[in-house]
Amino acid sequence: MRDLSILAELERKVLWLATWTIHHANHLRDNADGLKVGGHQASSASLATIMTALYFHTLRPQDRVAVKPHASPNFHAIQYLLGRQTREKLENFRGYKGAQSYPSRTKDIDDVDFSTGSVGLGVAQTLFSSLAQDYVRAHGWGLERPEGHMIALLGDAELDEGNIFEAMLEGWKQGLRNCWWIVDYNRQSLDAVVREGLWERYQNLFRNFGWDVVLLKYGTLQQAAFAEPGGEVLRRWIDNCPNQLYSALVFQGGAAWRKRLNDEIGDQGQVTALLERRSDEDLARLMNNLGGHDLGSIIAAFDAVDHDRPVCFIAYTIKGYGLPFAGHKDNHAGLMTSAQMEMFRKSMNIRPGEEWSQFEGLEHSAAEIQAFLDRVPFASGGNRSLQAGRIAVPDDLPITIQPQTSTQLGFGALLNELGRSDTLLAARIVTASPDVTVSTSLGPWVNRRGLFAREALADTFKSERIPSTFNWEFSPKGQHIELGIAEMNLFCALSALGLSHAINGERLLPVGTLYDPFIARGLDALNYACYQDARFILVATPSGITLAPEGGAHQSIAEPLIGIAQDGLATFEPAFVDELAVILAFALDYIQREGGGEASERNWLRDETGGSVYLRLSTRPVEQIKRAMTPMLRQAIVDGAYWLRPPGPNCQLVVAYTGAVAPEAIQAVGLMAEDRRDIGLLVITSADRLNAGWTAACRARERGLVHARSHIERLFAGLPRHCGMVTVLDGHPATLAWLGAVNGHRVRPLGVEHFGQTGSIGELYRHYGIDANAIIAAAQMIAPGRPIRYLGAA
Ligand SMILES: Cc1ncc(C[n+]2csc(CCOP(=O)(O)OP(=O)(O)O)c2C)c(N)n1
Ligand SMILES: [Mg+2]
Repeated sequence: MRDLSILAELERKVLWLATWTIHHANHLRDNADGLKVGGHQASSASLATIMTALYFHTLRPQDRVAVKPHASPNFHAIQYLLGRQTREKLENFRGYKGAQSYPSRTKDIDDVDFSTGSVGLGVAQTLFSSLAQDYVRAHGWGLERPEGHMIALLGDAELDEGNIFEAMLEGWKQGLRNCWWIVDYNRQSLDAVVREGLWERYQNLFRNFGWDVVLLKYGTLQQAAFAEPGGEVLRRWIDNCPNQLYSALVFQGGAAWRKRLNDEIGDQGQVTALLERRSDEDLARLMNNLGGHDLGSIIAAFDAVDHDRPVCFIAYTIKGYGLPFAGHKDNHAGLMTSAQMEMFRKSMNIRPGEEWSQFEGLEHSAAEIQAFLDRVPFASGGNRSLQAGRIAVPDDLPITIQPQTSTQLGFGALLNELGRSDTLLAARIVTASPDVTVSTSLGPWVNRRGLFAREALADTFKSERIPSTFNWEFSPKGQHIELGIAEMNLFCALSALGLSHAINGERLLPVGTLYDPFIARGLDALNYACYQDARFILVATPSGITLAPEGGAHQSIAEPLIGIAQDGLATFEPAFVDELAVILAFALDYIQREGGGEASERNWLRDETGGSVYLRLSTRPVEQIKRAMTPMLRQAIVDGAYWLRPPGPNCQLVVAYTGAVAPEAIQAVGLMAEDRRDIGLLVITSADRLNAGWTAACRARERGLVHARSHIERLFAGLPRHCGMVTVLDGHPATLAWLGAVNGHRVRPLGVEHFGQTGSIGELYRHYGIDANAIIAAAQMIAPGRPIRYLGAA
C-alpha cells in the first residue's frame, strides 16, 4: 500500500507535468505563430491514471506500447520522471525539435516504441507486432529474451476507425497472443459525446474474436459506496445515467451532483443517507471515481491477467479528469486559462518557479520517490530499443532470364531462386500478401518455404493426393504470412515485421505483394509505416493500364507520383528483369541500412540512411535485352537512369521512358532515327531517386557546394540546349515532366490521366497516347524538323 500512495503522488505529478507542459507551450513560450495546442490537455488527463499504473507498475522492459496520440504529454512527463526525457525538450513541447505533439519513434528522444498520430494505426501496429514477435520466436530466434506484451492505449472514438476491426479479424485468424488494448472510455471524441452503450457493442465484438474483456467501470470508492445500505440504488442510477448527463454533472461538480441525485433518487431512504454522509466535495470525488481513475482497480486488473490471450480493457474515464473543464463536451480543444492554471498550481502545492521540479509538491520525500523510481521495472533494463546485425546480400541474385518475360514473372523467379538457396539471406526473408500470393507470382517461393502458422496445418489437397500446383502447408517454420484481403493489414503487418530489428532484436527482411492500385487502400498505413521507419520491400504488381483487360477498376495511375512523394520509400519501376535483379539486391541491403544522414557526393542521395522500397512491376511480357551486367550499369540502374542509346553531339531529341512501355519507346526511337539527329533513349528505373538526387544537388549548390552534380545532371551534361524531350510511362505524366526543369529543355510528358478502358494493351496504349505513334507525334511537335516519315506507321 505504500507503493500505492507513491503511485498516487506520481499520478498527480504526471497530470501536473503534462498539463503544465501544454500550458507552457501555449502561454509562456514565445509562440510567434499564435498556434494553440488543441486536443491535449483534456485528452491527456483522461489517461493520467492508467498510464501511471502502466509505466510505474505493470510494464516490463520487453513490453511495447502505442500511446494514444493526444496522451503524448503524459508519456513525455513519465519519461521525464524516469530520467529519460529532458526538461529542455518538455519546455519546447511542439516547438522546433522539441518533444513531439504525438509520440514519435524517430523524432523523440525518449524511447517511443511506436509512433502514433493517425488514430487507429498505432492500435493495429501492436496487434501485428504481437504476430511479428510470434513469428520471430517460432523460428527459434530471440528466445533468450523474455516475451513482451504489445499494448495499445486508445481513445474510445479511435474505435471508429475500420482498420482496427480489419486487424482484429486477422488477429483472430492468426492466433493472436500477448496483445492488450486499453480503451480510454471517456465517452467523448473530438466533437461529441459518444453513443450510449457502446461499451457493450465493443465487449461483444471483442469476445467474438476470442479476446478477454475486462470492464473497469467503478473505482474502489464507488464499490465501497455500493456496499453501503442504499448503494444498489446509486449503482443503478449510475448505470442508467446517459453519457451526456454524466459528463455535464462531472463538469458542474458536487452541488450539481447532489441536486440531481436528490431529484432522481433522493426520496428513497437509505440512499438519501448515503448521499448526506458526504460533503459536496466527497460526492464529486465519489462520482468521478470511475474505474479508469482508480489506481488500485487498474493495477489489480492488470495484475490479474494470467494468460496470453488478447485482452481488451474498457476503462471508464473522464476527459479532462482533475482539470476545470473535466467532462465538458467542448473540452477537446480546451485550454486552461492562466488564472485556472494558477489555481491548479496552488492545489498541487507547487511553488512558482518550481513547476518543472520532479519532486515539488509531493508528500513523500524526494529520496523516497527517487528510490521508488529507481526500482520501476519498466526502466530497469537500460536501452529498450534493440538492434540487429545486417544480413549480407550479394550484388548478383541468381536468375535465368527468359528471352521474353515480365518483371512480375522475373520477381517470382528471383524469389524462387532465393527460396531454393540455403542462405541466411533467404532464411530472414518473410513474405506477406493480402490474398494475392499466387497472382503476384509468390507461388513458387511459398511452395519452397511454406506458410507460417504457430500451429502446423497440412495441405488437405496434398494429403488427399489431389493434384495442385501449390503446396499450402502451414507450420511454425513457414516464411509466408497469408493475410486476408484487407490491404491496410498488409501495410500494418509490414510496419510491424519491418521494425523487428528494433523491437525483437532480430532482423527480418519483409517483402509484401499487392496489386498496385490498391496501395491507395492502405496508403495511410503505408505512410505511417514509413514515418516510423519500418523497413520492408513493397512489390506492387501488376500496374497501370498495361493490365489492359482488367479495366479502370484495377489500373493504377497516381501510384508513380505516390512513389516520388512518399518519404522513406525509394521507388523503382524497371522494364527488364536484369534491372529488377539489380534493384532487388540493392533493396534487400538498403532496407537494412541505418547510417548517417549525409548525402553521397555521387548521386546526392542519402543512401546510407536506408529506407523502404517500392517496386512497381508489370505482367506485360517484354523482349529482354541480352547483355552483361557491368558495375557501371548496375550503379546507374540503382541511381535511377541510364542511356540505352546515348545521345549524339547534335542530339535533337531525347525519349525518356519508365517501365512497361519500353518496347514502344524503343520502337519509336528506331522509327525516328532517320529524321532526327542523334536521338537519345533514356531508361528511367527510378524517377523517385533521380528527382530526389536532383533537388538535393540543387540545394547543395545553393549552400555553396558549387560542384555538386546529381545523377540526372551528369546524364544530361552533354545535351544541347535546344533538343526536345518526350517522356512516357504507364502512369501519370507529371512523374517525368520535371525532367525539363533540370537543364531547361522543352518536354512533352506522355502518360495516363483518365481511368482506363478494357481492351488489349495495343488498343489502350493507342487510346491514351502512350504508344510508339504518340511518342513520334509528340517528338515531331517538340523537336521541329523535317516531317517524320514513319509517323502513323507504328
Ligand atoms: C485518422 C485520423 N483522423 C482524425 C484525427 C483527428 N483526431 C484526433 S483525436 C480525434 C478524436 C479523439 O477522440 P478519442 O479517440 O475518443 O480520444 P480522447 O481525446 O477522447 O481521449 C480526432 C478525430 C486523427 N488524429 N487521425
Ligand atoms: Mg474519447
